[in-house]
Amino acid sequence: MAMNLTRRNLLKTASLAAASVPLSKVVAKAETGIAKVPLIPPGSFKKTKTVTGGVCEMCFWRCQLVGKVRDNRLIKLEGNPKSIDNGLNLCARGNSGIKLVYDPDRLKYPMKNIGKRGAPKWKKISWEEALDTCAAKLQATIDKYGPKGIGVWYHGASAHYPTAYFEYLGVPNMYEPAFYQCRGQTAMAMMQTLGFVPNEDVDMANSKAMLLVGCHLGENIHLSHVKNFLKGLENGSKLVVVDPRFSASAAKAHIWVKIKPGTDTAFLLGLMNYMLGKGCYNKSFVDKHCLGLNKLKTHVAEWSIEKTAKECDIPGKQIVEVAELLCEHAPHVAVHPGRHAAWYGNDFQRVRANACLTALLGAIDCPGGIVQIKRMSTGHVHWPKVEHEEDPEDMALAEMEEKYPFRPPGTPPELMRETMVTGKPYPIKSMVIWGTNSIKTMPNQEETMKALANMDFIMVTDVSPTDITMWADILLPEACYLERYDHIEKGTQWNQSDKPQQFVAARMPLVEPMFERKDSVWMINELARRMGHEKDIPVKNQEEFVDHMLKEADLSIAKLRKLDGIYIQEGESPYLKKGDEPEFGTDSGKIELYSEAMDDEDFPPLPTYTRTEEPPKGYARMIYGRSPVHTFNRTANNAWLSREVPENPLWLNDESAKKMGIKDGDRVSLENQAGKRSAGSTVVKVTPGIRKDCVFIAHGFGTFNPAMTVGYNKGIDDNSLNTKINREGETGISGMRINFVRIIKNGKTINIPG
Ligand SMILES: Nc1nc2c(c(=O)[nH]1)N[C@H]1C(S)=C(S)[C@@H](COP(=O)(O)OP(=O)(O)OC[C@H]3O[C@@H](n4cnc5c(=O)[nH]c(N)nc54)[C@H](O)[C@@H]3O)O[C@H]1N2
Ligand SMILES: Nc1nc2c(c(=O)[nH]1)N[C@H]1C(S)=C(S)[C@@H](COP(=O)(O)OP(=O)(O)OC[C@H]3O[C@@H](n4cnc5c(=O)[nH]c(N)nc54)[C@H](O)[C@@H]3O)O[C@H]1N2
Ligand code: SF4
Ligand SMILES: [Mo]
Repeated sequence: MAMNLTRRNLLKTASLAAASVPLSKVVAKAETGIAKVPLIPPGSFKKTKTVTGGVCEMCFWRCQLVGKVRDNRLIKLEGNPKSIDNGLNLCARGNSGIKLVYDPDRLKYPMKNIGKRGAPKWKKISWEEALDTCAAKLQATIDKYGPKGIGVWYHGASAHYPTAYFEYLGVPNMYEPAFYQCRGQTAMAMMQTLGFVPNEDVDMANSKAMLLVGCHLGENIHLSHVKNFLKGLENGSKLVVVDPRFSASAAKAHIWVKIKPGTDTAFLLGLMNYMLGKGCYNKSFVDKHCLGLNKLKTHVAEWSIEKTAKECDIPGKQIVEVAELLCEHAPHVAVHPGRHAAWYGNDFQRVRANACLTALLGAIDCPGGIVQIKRMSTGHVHWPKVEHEEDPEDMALAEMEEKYPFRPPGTPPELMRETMVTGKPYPIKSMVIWGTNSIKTMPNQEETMKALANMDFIMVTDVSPTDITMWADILLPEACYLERYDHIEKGTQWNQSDKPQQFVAARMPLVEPMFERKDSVWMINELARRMGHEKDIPVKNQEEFVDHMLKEADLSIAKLRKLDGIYIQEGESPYLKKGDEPEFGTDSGKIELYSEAMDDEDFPPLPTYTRTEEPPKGYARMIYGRSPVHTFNRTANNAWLSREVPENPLWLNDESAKKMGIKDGDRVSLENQAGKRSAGSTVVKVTPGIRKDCVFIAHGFGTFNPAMTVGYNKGIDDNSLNTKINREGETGISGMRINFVRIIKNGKTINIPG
């Protein structure tokens, strides 16, 4: 397959197979003149040097890479040959990092907004002026309102040091989308049930069966994880994919469960009822390690095959088929815990059901199951601990947070946003936004804009002029991940050879930053100096920051440099050894099928299904997911990636399309249940591969900042249509898949037949 790939095809098919194709093979083709698009600047690799120590951040998976550098310019990225994680491979986005480094639209200088928030006019200013302004404004907020007058929205590796500084200042309002729009429920519900957070530590490669609920691996590309999945398929593992859409994973499935959106918890309860009724679950595991089996049995009894089939709108025999397949292969079943779970606002219970099913199969710490892996221990950089006076008023937001007892770390974003708008329980008047595009990633855009309009001051640090930057008063340009030292990456590999191995890598620059871009330690230290905290600065620069973390593992940047950026040592297999018992970090030390803690907090102690709202007549549910060659909106301006996938086609059921008079390739826009219209338009993909009650678009398109000249106004911004949210009681996380759309073609609104 690799032999016939041009780079164009590589990017296009960057879903499943291409994820494992080293670009070096493709380059060989390009050099023989078959590829039309030149991959590298004219010339040869003769005068290039290879710089090691890169760690990718085109997404958050952190593949290890090397750069080919000629005349101080990066001309190609490749997987680090030493990597035991991604190996020689990078995905389409990883390969295209070069186009981020040299994107002419990238932020180059500190800038001041002399126009309006949301409709900025930029004036280039010096770092002196930028930092003086930020320090004075943030200090003014602290003087007037205390540190609680500041809010921080952050994401990504470079935000670690800044958030540590704002914690030191006593800022209590911190929100990270990685929890609140992503995997918060997955982490918290798994913790509550199993006592550990499996993240994506699922041994698919050695499984005999796999179950993906949602989870669209192959479009969702985290490289070594996709390789792990592909290896499972190669080894003959039987795949079940539960998705209303014929996703890239569904295309590889033995059983595709074309489920009605929002009914997955019912499906999981139905599976458990069947397994418990037939007695085909893993009895010895459950007897030894689980609490509440009888209660679970009684609780799921109502989920007969007939009732489940009706609720989920799937054939009953498929439920039996899936249950028997899973039982047949237990415990070697990879029940994927999922990552993105902020779906409907009833998701905590779904993840609990997923964890209970995993437990019934005994698919934990064994080949094919979810596994508790040990990573090497490394250090943290802290600012000194400061005791802040506890004004009872300061605790008011914290008390509101208590309403969500199973919330992930940080402040629920909607609570913070409401506080920003109302000033209650206390005013939040300055915002620090670091590496997160909240306009695109926090649901209910209007509310976000309203909250931002109410601020005295907004400081944004980013690398590109993404939409959020339009709301900055002061905009700071950061050196990107290929131009700076940064956080470390570590992992364990037990799939690729008989001997498990552990590794530690640290992000090191491959080239110098251009223009006036700076790294986060420099920026924060300069800010801290101006705010009178010079004596407490914990590290002088980014190198010291990294060295400090590495020290605990007896490593340093100098040592890593000699090791081509990656230290590898013998690791431990995550599988239980004969005679060993698994450990669960719950209060009881057992897997809690029935959770006392949830009962104490007045939430259902057994996984419970709550129906989600149905689409109104004429509308279909808008579901969303990933484009394999883009990461959210952050790659929208990447010239290579946008040339391959410039917009996000709308998946529409073929029979519905026929009734609507819509053809494949027609250009349409969308209107949601509240009458909100998408600013942009896109093409329709007419397909039998999606149910009639929903339409699908990939997230991250429809950039509205004209400074992103490549991505501007391409496709539809899913988030602009997420005006309704369902805040989950357990966690405070917002469910977003409760928005419904109909289609606008040539200015005419067309109902979608259900
Ligand atoms: N290429 C690429 N890869 C990425 C990212 C990226 O930006 N680009 N981002 C990464 C990040 S941070 C995350 S969190 C992950 C997210 O990726 P996942 O964790 O896989 O996200 P999900 O929302 O579980 O999966 C989306 C799928 O759910 C289906 N779906 C929609 N509604 C329902 C439903 O009610 N039930 C079921 N069973 N399925 C439903 C959609 O059709 C779609 O196929 O991707 C990661 N990988
Ligand atoms: N509607 C909708 N909303 C969603 C999702 C969805 O599918 N649909 N997915 C959710 C999920 S799973 C997640 S994880 C979140 C992600 O939420 P975000 O983290 O907000 O998403 P990104 O697009 O990655 O935004 C990152 C921002 O950081 C900038 N950036 C990139 N590199 C750097 C850097 O080195 N330094 C700095 N300072 N900035 C940098 C980018 O240019 C961009 O502006 O979104 C969530 N929100
Ligand atoms: S999966 Fe792709 S984008 Fe993500 S870190 Fe790896 S190479 Fe980079
Ligand atoms: Mo995510």
